[in-house]
Amino acid sequence: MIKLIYFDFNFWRVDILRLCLSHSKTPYKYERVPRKEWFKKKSQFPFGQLPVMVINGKQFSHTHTLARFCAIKSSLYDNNEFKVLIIDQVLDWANEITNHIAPSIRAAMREKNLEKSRSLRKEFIKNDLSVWFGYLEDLFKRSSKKGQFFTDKFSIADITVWRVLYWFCSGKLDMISSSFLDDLPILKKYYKTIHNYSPLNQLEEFKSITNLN
Ligand SMILES: N[C@@H](CCC(=O)N[C@@H](CS)C(=O)NCC(=O)O)C(=O)O
Repeated sequence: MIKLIYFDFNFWRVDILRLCLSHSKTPYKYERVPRKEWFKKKSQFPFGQLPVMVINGKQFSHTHTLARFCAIKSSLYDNNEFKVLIIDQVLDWANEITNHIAPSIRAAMREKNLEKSRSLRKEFIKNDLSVWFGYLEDLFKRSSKKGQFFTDKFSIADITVWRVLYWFCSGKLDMISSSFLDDLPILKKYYKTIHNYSPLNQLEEFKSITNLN
């Protein structure tokens, strides 16, 4: 049995794994580590970070590695090496944009320095927000023939982009409103398509992430 370990809040890094396994009805356990216990537990994990996946008592780390494993298990990767190149770029894009916004989140959450956080967020919005979502839209235009999915077959790439866009459009990120997507109409339409895609939005995990249950 696969066990996924993450913190006691929803985040794309673990949610894409859960959605993937659930899509193929692969059973898994989900352990949530309370944020306040983290510094006691951090050293128990191979890279001192979450998510972690445990199989047969062995721990594995890093989102892209775990996503690839769960997607292969769930037939949400691809056998075509060029399609795999597209899927991998999407996973790396998700890591990149997360790394770009992370300092502004860290300043608020860990350092409790709201002024620093706002200034870093302004920098992110000025330098990265449209640029990095623009890169993603361009990749979609280059990759998707029919304009429905990134590789024209529903995959972990679509789950990942939906989850990251859901985060950025949630209104929970200070100073970022979902209207930033208005400048990227193709990506906006794609996001709506995936949000309404019933093999995804009927999953219990999707409902819990979007507070539908
Ligand atoms: N390289 C890791 C990065 C994971 C990561 O940054 N995890 C964060 C939470 S989203 C974490 O564990 N932070 C706690 C810490 O670094 O002490 C991956 O790809 O999964």
